[in-house]
Amino acid sequence: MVLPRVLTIAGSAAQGSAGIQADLKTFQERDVYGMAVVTAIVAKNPVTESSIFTSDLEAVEAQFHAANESVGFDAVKTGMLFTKEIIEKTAELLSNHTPPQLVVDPVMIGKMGSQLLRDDAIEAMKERIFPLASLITPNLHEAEKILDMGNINTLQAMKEAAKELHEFGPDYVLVKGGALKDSAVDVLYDGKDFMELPQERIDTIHTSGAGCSYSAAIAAELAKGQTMEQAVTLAKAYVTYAIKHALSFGRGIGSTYHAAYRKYADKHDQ
Ligand code: PXL
Repeated sequence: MVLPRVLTIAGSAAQGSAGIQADLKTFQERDVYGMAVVTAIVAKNPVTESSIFTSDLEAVEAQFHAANESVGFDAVKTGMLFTKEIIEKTAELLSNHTPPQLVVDPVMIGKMGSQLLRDDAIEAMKERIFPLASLITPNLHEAEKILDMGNINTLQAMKEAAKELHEFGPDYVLVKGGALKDSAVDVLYDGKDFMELPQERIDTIHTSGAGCSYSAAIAAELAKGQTMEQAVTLAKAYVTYAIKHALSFGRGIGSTYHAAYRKYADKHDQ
């Protein structure tokens, strides 16, 4: 038997909702073979500052070669890359072993407030990683930081931002409107046309891992050979179910529920 193969290059989130943990749960739910290169280990609990332990560059490189040489990949996703050095190493590896599809989630700040990308790493992300990407998936805050632009808070502003982000060289840009006031519409841009993915706001604070799971689901669908439009549409439904059925553990921000789409989506949605 063969399964589409997907590698995530991202951080470990010990609480299980985000990062590598969210990616692997999502890959399993979407029935692709998941692999992981750990770039950093994040230990965050509801009351303390997060502790972050960074992987050595040698460890990043060795894990990448282990996954690539043992299995190979049909798609790669990047999440938390944290430092300029890890970004440069990741760019080098992905340039020398170009994946058929590369989804870049420009993770900057976790839902619980951890800084997951150093300020001096943003330029490297723009210059070294974005040009390699099939898709980049910034949320509104990330788009504002990347473009050094204030107040992306309307659909029109999201479209303008998508155009500017496209100039960094990815094939597609997905600007995610989850932080809008009265909608959670996303915008996909291919350099010519826009596709809007409308969604009503879901009233919950338990959204840790939503962005990770969304981009992981997109990578999974791309690995199966779906078009970008199909992959993003399916992944949006997947993550919407995961947010609608979010898990609370009674201690601050809970987790998106990775199995919700499988359990609750009508079969004909799939
Ligand atoms: O949700 C963003 C995110 C990504 N990656 C890691 C994280 C988080 C949020 O906590 O810990 C490793």
